[in-house]
Amino acid sequence: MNGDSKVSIGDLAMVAAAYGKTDADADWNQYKSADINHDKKVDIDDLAAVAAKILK
Ligand SMILES: [Ca+2]
Repeated sequence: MNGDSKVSIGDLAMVAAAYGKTDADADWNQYKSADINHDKKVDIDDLAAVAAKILK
């Protein structure tokens, strides 16, 4: 996530910015922290996971 230990709207923005990236992308290293469920791609599941944490 973005460094602070809390899940924030900034984290949601980070995942949104990385949306669609996979480990096949050359710049995956800078986006992989947005892969919340570690399935090597950033998709709706990751967005939903972050959104769920924000709403807690
Ligand atoms: Ca993922």
